[in-house]
Amino acid sequence: PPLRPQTRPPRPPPAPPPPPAPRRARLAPPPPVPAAAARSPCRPGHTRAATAERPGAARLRPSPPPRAARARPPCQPCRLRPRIPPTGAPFRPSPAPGAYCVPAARRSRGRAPTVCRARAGAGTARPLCAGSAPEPGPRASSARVRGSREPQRSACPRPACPLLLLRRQLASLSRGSRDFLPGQRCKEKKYDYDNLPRTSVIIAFYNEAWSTLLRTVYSVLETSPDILLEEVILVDDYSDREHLKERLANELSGLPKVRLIRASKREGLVRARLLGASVARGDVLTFLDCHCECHEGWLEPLLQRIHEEESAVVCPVIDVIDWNTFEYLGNSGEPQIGGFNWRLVFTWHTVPERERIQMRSPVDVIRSPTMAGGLFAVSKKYFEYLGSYDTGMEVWGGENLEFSFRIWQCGGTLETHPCSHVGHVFPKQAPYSRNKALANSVRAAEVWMDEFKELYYHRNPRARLEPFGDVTERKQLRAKLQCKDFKWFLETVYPELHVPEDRPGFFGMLQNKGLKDYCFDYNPPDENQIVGHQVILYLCHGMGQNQFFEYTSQKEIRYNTHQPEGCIAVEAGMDVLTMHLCKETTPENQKFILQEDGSLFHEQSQKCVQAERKESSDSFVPLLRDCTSSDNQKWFFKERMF
Ligand SMILES: [Mn+2]
Repeated sequence: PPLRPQTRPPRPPPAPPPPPAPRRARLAPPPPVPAAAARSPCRPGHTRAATAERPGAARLRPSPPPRAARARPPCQPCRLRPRIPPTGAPFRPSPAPGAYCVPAARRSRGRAPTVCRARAGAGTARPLCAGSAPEPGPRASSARVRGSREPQRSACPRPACPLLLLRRQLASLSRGSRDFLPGQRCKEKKYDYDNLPRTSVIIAFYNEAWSTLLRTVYSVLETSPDILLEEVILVDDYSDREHLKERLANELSGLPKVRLIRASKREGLVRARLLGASVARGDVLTFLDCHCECHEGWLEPLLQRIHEEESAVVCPVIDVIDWNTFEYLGNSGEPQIGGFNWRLVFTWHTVPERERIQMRSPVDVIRSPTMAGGLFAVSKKYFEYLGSYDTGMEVWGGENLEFSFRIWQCGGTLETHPCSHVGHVFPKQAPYSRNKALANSVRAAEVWMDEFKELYYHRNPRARLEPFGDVTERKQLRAKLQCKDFKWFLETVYPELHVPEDRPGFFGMLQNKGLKDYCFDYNPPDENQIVGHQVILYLCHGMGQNQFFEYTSQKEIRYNTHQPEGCIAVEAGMDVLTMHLCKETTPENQKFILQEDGSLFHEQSQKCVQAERKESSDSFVPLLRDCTSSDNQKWFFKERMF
């Protein structure tokens, strides 16, 4: 299932401060820096900030108090890249120390124009401040010589200088993004940088656009503390676009810590990621999509959590980057967590009350039944223990649910950290084919869902016919790791998901006897807004999906291929059938009785459902009418077409 932009249901009222619930072992906060240490020189890889402000604080407090009275600030881990300009600062392409674009005059004394130059020394990442704290040195002064009134657009030819674009984007981001920046409490979090694990960031791509791919890479370099970033591994899954060949290799060769490896044939996302993981040297693997933008401070919370609990798989909050404008839209307020529906499509949910109670603070991790897709961090050791990815999965789709089930059922936890934010471009159309997603979902169902896989097959009859390959090894893995069953997962991890009854003879297509070949059909225009529309009749297609209904022992006609589930209702005084949300106890206007003769009796109105031609049109609808013995008032469920 694709990552979908999060649509936000109305926010629930703020929860009362949760009681402290010791759920997991936690690392004590790092001790304060002793006064003596604050005066000693910094270790390699560290520097002293110019003021006691924390890095990035400029964005929050643009005018810090005068420096004179301040104590010497503690050592901070070096950043690989210069910081994003503070809020509202005008964009200046070249004078920043260590920027990619440096005046050529620095190297040759002549009047050369500003040229684009990546930092030299591939693979030998040297933090900008290695050794000692940076002085206001030659770069700054050479910039002054050149004049600080540099034009907004530098002489860098744009195609050769994607960073310009990136930095402009980030600058505008820091201006407009106040609302969804992780809260103040995230900024106050302290990290024990020296003891956190180092990560390899793995980015697999196939025919990705130049700007989105590089924006991903640069944003990782810009926002990751040097000490925490082992490397960035780009895995080319056999792209054929020209710009991803030599031009990309050249572009990356100048970047520190960035490695490019290429698959020798098309592997698909899953195996391409594994290819990256197989050469990774970090303790933690952090997987990203190839069209992301990491937000300041995204990495520390992920690594901190894995440091505390090695079996935690941690996802960042996924912010939305607009597909057309590349505007960073973000997510205000509380993050959402992942679920799925019975067609095995990923869904977003608000944090349930039971989880809110478990959280020790608003900046605690939030446990999530599933992950949206490609953005997460996991201990390399634990990833291998869990059986990495199912290599029998082709291309893309379904692997996120499979991995989510496996994490939970085999003893791990899947969590979202509210302080870690990564923007993601939600593409209108994936550049790769999705026709393998069905087989991948079937593999997930076959290995992990036990008897509950039938609920999936009922709603997606085609899946039964899909060749899904051999899953023997994956089942052996499940046995070897002594993983729990799916019933446990549903009851413990995802109790919000309603489990259908699917009583024999009471689910599938709801077909009419008189108007044969016509079935109940409901096709909400928006997957995320399923209520409020009229149920119609349409030629039976036998594909499940929008023609799948279930008649329950609670007298509901449930439309439960989606989340949240819909129930058919008739509003007072009306004769049309519309979709409402299902309720804990069935409301009177949602109660139908499917009688043995096939009549479908609406209790509240004492009328029967009848198939009728819609006035002055060729379409048909079910309507409430006085009960007769007409075949147009007879209905029966059919599980499949053939
Ligand atoms: Mn993506």
